[in-house]
Amino acid sequence: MLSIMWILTTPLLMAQEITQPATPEPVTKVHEVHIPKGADKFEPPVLKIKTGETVTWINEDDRGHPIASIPGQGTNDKELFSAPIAPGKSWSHTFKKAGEYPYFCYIHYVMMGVVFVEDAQGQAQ
Ligand SMILES: [Cu+2]
Repeated sequence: MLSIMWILTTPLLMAQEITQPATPEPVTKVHEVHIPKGADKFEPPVLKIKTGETVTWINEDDRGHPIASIPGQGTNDKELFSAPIAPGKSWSHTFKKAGEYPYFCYIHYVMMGVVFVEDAQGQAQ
């Protein structure tokens, strides 16, 4: 008797799953910061994101540029540190804690930017 019930109800349950509206998977939001060719800058230089989101720095220049937190500044000056990002390559970092994260290129000091990370709490689901 039990096995008959199982046979009868299983296809129904499966059909129900299929017809239910698909709930979107939580996707990690990625923000892009570009390093334009020959410009010695980050674009955009100021970025506002939420906790848990990722920033990807994309090097479109023909020289390598590393990303590093500015010593003694911001919420955590150890937050960011990369090797030089080669031309055409990128580097990503996910920010878990709210705060201010100023950064620079430690080869070309004029290149500076900041990421403001806002707490995702209270955000509408
Ligand atoms: Cu640089």
